[in-house]
Order: sequence, then structure tokens, then C-alpha cells
Amino acid sequence: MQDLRLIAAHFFEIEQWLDAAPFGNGNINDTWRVRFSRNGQTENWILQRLNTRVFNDPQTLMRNTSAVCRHLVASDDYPYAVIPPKPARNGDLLVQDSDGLYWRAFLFYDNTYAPENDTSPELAYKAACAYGAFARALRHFPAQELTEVIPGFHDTLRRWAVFEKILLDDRVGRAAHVGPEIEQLRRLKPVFEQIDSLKKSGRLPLRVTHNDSKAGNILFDRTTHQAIAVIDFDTVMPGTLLADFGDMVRSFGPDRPEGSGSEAYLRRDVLMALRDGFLSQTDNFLTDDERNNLGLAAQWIIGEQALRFLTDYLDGDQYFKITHPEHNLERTRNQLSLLRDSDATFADIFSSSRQVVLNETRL
Ligand code: GN1
Ligand code: MG
Repeated sequence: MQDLRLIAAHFFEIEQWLDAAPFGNGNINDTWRVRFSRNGQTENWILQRLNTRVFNDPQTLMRNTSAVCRHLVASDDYPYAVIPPKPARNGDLLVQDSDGLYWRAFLFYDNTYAPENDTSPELAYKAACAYGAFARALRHFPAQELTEVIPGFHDTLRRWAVFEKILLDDRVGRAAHVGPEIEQLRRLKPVFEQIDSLKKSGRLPLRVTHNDSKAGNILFDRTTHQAIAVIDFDTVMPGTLLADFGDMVRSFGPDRPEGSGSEAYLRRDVLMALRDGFLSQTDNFLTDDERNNLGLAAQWIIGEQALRFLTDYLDGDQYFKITHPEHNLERTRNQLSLLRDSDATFADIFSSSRQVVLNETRL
């Protein structure tokens, strides 16, 4: 492990080092909060080591991030803070350590929290407004100018092909005891196919999308409980806005977190709040195909996340961080449980919305 003090010294003139502690629940990068004093003041910063197995072109990623930050700062209809990466003392946004790994720094916002484990309809509404405002502010940004840092990130049929291959290889001998989960995933294939054909038909406009619009990526003020900032621009890429709405349902909707190790239920009150918050910012520019497929979007992203967790489980846990051997399987089951009754629930809540009927097969 690199000495965080040495890394921090690339970014700051430190008078006295105070402490450092791991921060947040990211599944990919490694994040610390560090404290030191400078000019007699205590300062709090985030230091983050990028996972270059997942983000194999960090410079391009940072270029995307900077372009998006600049655009948001200049937008007069984006009433949230923008937290850009802090340049190192040599002006670069990334610092390479002696192991060749890349680090960056962000200001730590004191007195804030991300509502990961305690979502209420009120918080979900405010978060959906913020993610909706993010999309609105970026709607005139030329999406094709952003690099696809993870190509095919939401190409679920491509992920499906990878899954089939990993299942067949069964490198770590786990396939035999995940029969029911595989079976449930197979029933979701029509959802993935429908999304694929909507995309291919050109009916979903290419937009700048966040691609990780979860509860952990939005900061709230501890005192006022207002949304302060959307964070984590690592996966901001050209895509369909349906992915961001689907990810909000996946992340804010459940009555317990994806890593809780148990089945979960989607909260109807939270789903309605997400719909209202998101549409309050986006309704006047969404196309009918976007507005009418919010339910399908939720089925898609929840199903895709289940597919990703199960693929990683069968692949010997190469991608997502785990804390125990069955972690990815538990996450898979948790995601699949969210789709119980989803066709009826989504049809009801996203009224004009289309989705696939999964119910008869009881997920
Ligand atoms: C990963 O690292 P984190 O928590 O920001 C993943 C997302 C998943 C999420 C599931 C680059 O995000 O796509 O939805 O875990 N990020 C990447 O919690 O794969
Ligand atoms: Mg992320």
C-alpha cells in the first residue's frame, strides 16, 4: 500500500498530517478521506485510486470529467455544486504512484451524506430532481464528444454473450449451484432484447448520461437535507437516459441495500417520488419513447445488474469488490428479488409505461 501522505503531498503543501480513513462504499475504486493542516486550518480532502482494470484509460476518463464539469459550471439552469478534480501541484489531474497506479483528489464536502441506506420518498424526490437537472443541463452537450470509457457498458446483449461464455467455462466451479438464478435471468432476456431493438431503431436519443445514478452518488446537506451535488462522473458517457432512470429505481427503490444479503422490496412511495422528481426536470424534452419506457428501463437496469453480479460470481469475483465469497451471489439474488411483481407495479406507477410481463413466471 502506498503511503497516503506521499500521494497527498503531490496535491497539497501539507503543514501537518492529521489522519486518513477509507471512505464510502464504492465497488471499483479505492477512496480515502484525508485530513491535514495548512496555514493553521484543518483541511478535508478525498483521495481516490482509480481501478485501472476497469478504467483502463484514466487520462481520457479525466478529460470526459473535466468537459462535463466545465459545462455544468457554465450552465445557468443547474443549481447544484460541481466538484471538479483538484489538480496536483504540477497541474496534472492524475498522479501516478511508484506502482504505476493513478490517483486524484476532490474537495471533501463537510456536513454532507449520501443517502445510501436510508432512502425516503422526500430524499428520492430531491435526488431524482438533481439527476434530472444533470441530464437537462447536459442535453445540448454534444454526447459524441465524450469518449466511451467502458465500451458497451450498457450493451446488455453483449454482456449476455460474455455471461454465456463464462457460464460454459465455469472456471471456478460455481455454475452447478446457481441454477435457479440462471433460470431467472433467462426470463429477463426479452427485456434486454426490447431495449436493444429500441436502441437500434434510433428511437432513443443519444444523450449524455451519468450511468451510475445511485444513492451513493448524490450528496445531501446534513442540516437542511437538500441535495447539494451529483458526484462520480467516471462513467459519464453517451447513452440513453433510460439507463439513468432505471439505475435510480434500482438504487433508491429497494427497502434495503444491494449488499444486505437478503431479498428486497421496491417501495412504491419511493418509485412515485423518483418518477415525479425526474419528470419535473426532464418532461419537456423527453421523447415519447423515453417517457413511455420508464418501467422497461427499471426492469432492464435491475436485470442487467443481476447479470453483472452473477457473471462476476461465476468468473471468480474479478470485477466488483467483495467482502466474503458469496457476496456477488447474494447481490444477484437481491437484485432479482426486486423484479418480483415488477410488471404490475411498474405499469401502475409509470402509467403510460411499457414493460415486459414477467409476473406469470414469478421471479
Ligand atoms: C459500481 O464503484 P461504484 O459503486 O461507483 C459499478 C456500477 C454498478 C455499481 C453497483 C464502473 O459502481 O456500474 O452499478 O457498482 N461501476 C462500474 O453498486 O462498473
Ligand atoms: Mg461509480
